[in-house]
This record gives sequence, C-alpha cells and structure tokens, in this order.
Amino acid sequence: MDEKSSRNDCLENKQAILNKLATTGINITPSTLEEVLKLENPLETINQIVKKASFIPTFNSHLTEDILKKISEGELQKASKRKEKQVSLPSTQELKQKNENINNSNAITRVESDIKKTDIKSEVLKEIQGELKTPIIKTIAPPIKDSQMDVVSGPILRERIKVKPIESTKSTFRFNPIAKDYSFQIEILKDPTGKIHTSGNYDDFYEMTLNKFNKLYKLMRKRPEALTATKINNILRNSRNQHISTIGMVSDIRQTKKGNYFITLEDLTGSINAIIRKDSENIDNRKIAEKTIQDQMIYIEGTYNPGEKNNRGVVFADIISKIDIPNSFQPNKSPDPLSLALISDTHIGSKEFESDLWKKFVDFLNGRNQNKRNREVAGKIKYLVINGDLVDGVGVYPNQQDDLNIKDIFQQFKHASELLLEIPDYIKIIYSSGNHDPVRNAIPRPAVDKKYASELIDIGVKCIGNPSLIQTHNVNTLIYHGDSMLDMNLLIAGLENDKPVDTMKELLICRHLAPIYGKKTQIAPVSKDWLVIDNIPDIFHTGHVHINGFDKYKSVSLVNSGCFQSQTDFMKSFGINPTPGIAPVIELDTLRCLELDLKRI
Ligand code: D5M
Ligand code: FE
Ligand code: ZN
Repeated sequence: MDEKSSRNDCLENKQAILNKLATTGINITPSTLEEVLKLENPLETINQIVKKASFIPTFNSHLTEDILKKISEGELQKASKRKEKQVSLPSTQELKQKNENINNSNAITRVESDIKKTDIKSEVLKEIQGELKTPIIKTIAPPIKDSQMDVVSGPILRERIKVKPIESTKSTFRFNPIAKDYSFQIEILKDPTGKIHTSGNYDDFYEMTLNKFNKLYKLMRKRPEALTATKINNILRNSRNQHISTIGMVSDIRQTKKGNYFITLEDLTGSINAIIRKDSENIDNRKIAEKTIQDQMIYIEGTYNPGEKNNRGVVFADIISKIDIPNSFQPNKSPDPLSLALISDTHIGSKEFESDLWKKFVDFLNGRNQNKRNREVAGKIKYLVINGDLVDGVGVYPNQQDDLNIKDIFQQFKHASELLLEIPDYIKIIYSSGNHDPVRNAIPRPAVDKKYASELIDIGVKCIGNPSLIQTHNVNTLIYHGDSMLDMNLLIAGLENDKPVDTMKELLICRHLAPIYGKKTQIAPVSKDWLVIDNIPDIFHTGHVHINGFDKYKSVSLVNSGCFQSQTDFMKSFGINPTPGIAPVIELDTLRCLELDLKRI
C-alpha cells in the first residue's frame, strides 16, 4: 500500500469513526482519536471501546485517553454486599490480568491487541451484533415500536411489557439504573407494630367498635350533604312525617320479598330502620344498597314516618351514600423519576414457589434483559414492596407440611434472604406481614419478629406490620395483605375473587379494610381501629387473593399484586386460579402502572 492510499484509508476511518460517535452522542478528544486510528482495525475496535466505556462511571459520553486507559485496566464498578450483580465482562477481566505488567503508556495498543486476540472473534462479536440491534446509548435510542412493547388496549394507563427473552445472564447490555442516583426517601406513616396489644376481653372489643364508629362518622361528616345530618334519637322523637338525614352504622341489611332493601342503622344514640326502594328513581341508591353489608357506615336522607302507636318508625330513603373518595381527590406525585415494584405472596418454602419466575424477576431488576425499554423500567425501580406471605410458613392450614419443600420456618427465611440478596442494593425492600408469615393471624398484624427476620434485616429489608402506610418521594402507599377481600367477595353480589380491584374499590368506598366483623377474617380487638382508611392513599396495594389486577378508582391507583406461587390443592379447593409471575411497577412521578409479565419472558 503506498503512502497516499494509506492516508486516504486513515481519512476514511477517521470520518467513519467520527460519524459513528456523533450519531451515538459521544465526544472524542483529538489525541484519543489519533490513538484509535493507530489501531489495526479502528472501525471494529471503536465498537468494543464504546461498549466497555459505557460501564465506566466517569465515562459520561466523553471518550478520553483516560477512559481508554481504564478500559485496558479493566476498571469496572465493583460489586458490594447486596449489590447489582454488575454485568461482568469476562474479556475485560482477562485483559486486566494480562495487562498487569505492561506500561500504562501502551494502553491503546493493549486494547487493540487484546481485543484482537480474545474478544472480537467469538463471543463478544455475537454480543456486539446483539448490542447494535439494541443501541446502548440512551440519547440516540430509536423510539420503541409497539410490537416491541406489546401495549394492550384498554385502560390507557395500563401497559403490559412483553419482556424479551434473556439470552444469557452474562449479557453485557448497558444497565445504568437511574434509581442508583437517588437516595432513599421513605417514611413509614402508619405501622401497627408494637401498638396493637390486646387482652382479648370485651373492653378492647368495645373500644375498637367505638373508635371505628367515631372515625367513620367523622369522615362521613366531611361529605357536604352530611353536614346537617341528625342524631338518630332526635329523629325518633318526631311524631309526624318529617324530612330527615342521618348517619349510622349498618347493623342489619336484607332484601324484602318485593326486592326492596331493609336496613337497620345505629349511632351512639339509638337505632332506626330505613327502606330503599328497589325501583328508586336514583339508580345509584340501588347500586349502593346492593353492595352494602353490615358494619359499614352510611348516610341516608328521606322521609321519616313515625308509624302507628307501638310500631317503630321507618325512613323511606331517597338518598343513600357511603363515605367514598371525593371526586376532587388529587394524588401526590413524586418529583423524582422513580418507581415502586409491588409484589406479594411469594410463598418461599412451598413446593409451588415459582423459582424460575422469581429468577426472571431478579434478572429483570438487575437489568439483565435484552430489551432496552425493560432495562429502563427496571432502572427506575427504587422500592420493592412485598405485601405479605413472603414465606409459606408452617402449620398455616391442615397438612401444609405435604406442600412444603422447606419445612423449617427459619430455613424458609434463610432462603428468602438468599433470594432477596440478589436484588440490587439501591432498591429498598419493604416487607409487610401476611397470614402465612410467623405473626398472629388476626389483623392488624405486627412486623415479623427479628427472631425470624434477622437475616433480612441484615441485608437492609425494612419489616413492617400490616396494614401499613408508607410514603416514598411524596407518594403514599397503603399496604394491606387483603385478608378481608374473601369475605367481601362472598357477601357482596358482583364481587369475584378473580377481579380483586373491584373488591378494593368497595373497601375504599366504605373507607374500611375489613368492614364486616365476625366472618372468616380474624380481626384482633385493639383499642384503636387500624383498619379505617382515614388517609386516602395515592396507591392502594393488596395481595392474598393471588390474582393480579390493576385499575384506578377516583385517581387512586389500585394494585393487587398476584403471587409467585402456582396453584396448590388448598387453593384448588376454593376454586382459586392464581396468576403467578406478574409484577406491577408504578412510576411514582406519573402514577402509571406497568405490568411485567414474567411468564412471557
Ligand atoms: O391464600 C391463598 C389463596 O387461597 C387466596 O386466593 C385466598 C384463598 N384462601 C385462603 N384461605 C381461604 C379460606 N379459608 N377460604 C377461601 N379461600 C381461602 P393464602 O393466604 O396464601 O393461603
Ligand atoms: Fe398468599
Ligand atoms: Zn395470604
């Protein structure tokens, strides 16, 4: 090759490299460019260099001689305790060893020669090809096509992310989680742990009922129409027909033969009967009455008829309403672009624990994913809420031991902490107790005791009771395992186990997490009623039913997180068809919910 053609080659290479870097938004210093051009195959090598540079924290899209030097020295982010198992670059490790004795001034030559000898030919070449399909440089990423994301139609805010297959856990795709740049901002606003002692005697029960009544009454009073509501004993004094309004707790509700609703209401002064006609002009009345059960607080307005002597009076109600969420409710949003992943019911220790789906979840969180969009979603996750039934526990139901592959509760927790250790440490894990965890069955539940959870606590897991209210970057999340949802579904027509969000709406409407007492849901009589939803959450998270669901109700995001356990015989006996492996992720800045379907990986 004569000097002229060699110079032309050099110019072409220079132009091609500059074009490549320009389109990927990377700057290069003139001296670095000169060094790169001296390499044997500069065009191919530049891909390698860019890829490796992206793992160097100081890179910042500026390719300098210092960066080249670092690449040759294999200076990558170091792993720490519960750390992102950072994508390892075996070839770089090799490079490091080989280069130990070589003078630093030869850095570029070393990159060239090592790449030539080891990487470029085989594995890495494949990786590069894959990488070029999914650009690693954020700023020039092409818009994501719908076909890549599989956006489902339906509620606008619901997107299902089809996670692309993971080729290898050693994927070298760039994962630069933004969540790592933010510190934790978490406040536990409400946690019953340590505050829910009960002697189990009548006084506790009485105090709790009174507390429930007073709290709900106060909330109902905030409704504009309820401001002038009268106490029941004042109504009963009337000897003539009178237009009235009142607030009370439902002590009985039934449908008469003609299909009207007959309700008995109580307040602290007395009890009164009311009738809601099935053909009420106000269609909402019927809808509300249909979904009303005992122990819920309602408001009624209508005509009081005192009845004949010795007969009790009755209110012919024109209006019935529940406390509900005001239409004006505006949820809080985070100023920071971070997300909350919501899961529950992992049931670690159960033979039906879906370890493969769990592994996919962990891979997703660690950014070990081919799809750039998925890596971006994963990189925003700053918090992971585990809403109960982390472990399967022991002796929770008859013959449970036959369903366990870890039969010892301590071993279950040991395994749980091993699994959670795989989650990047910039993600805060919040674990709230469920009915399978070693705490009392009755709600509210305290956090799982240190005796079981010490290994979890050691790796930074925050253990809280259930229900609890947490605040992360301004956004309030009500975490409730969901024990009472089964009772609700049994008692209220139209509510089904496979539509958990409908049940969640009803809980919000009556502003109580377990409105009915004395059914399957065990409620501990404690002097304060922790189950009243007095603060409207921005996100309401439940589990327990093992069936995933997402919706919004009056701007409150509702998520039932599903599970990581396939159907057991126990569930089969209740006709529960679980939906394992769906992980909802809520963006705290937009409150959009993305559902990650791990089964489709
Ligand atoms: O609940 C696992 C699933 O089984 C969940 O869908 C609730 C359902 N389940 C649990 N206990 C009962 C009873 N007693 N009746 C009806 N359905 C039930 P887990 O809490 O994980 O065992
Ligand atoms: Fe469960
Ligand atoms: Zn449960």
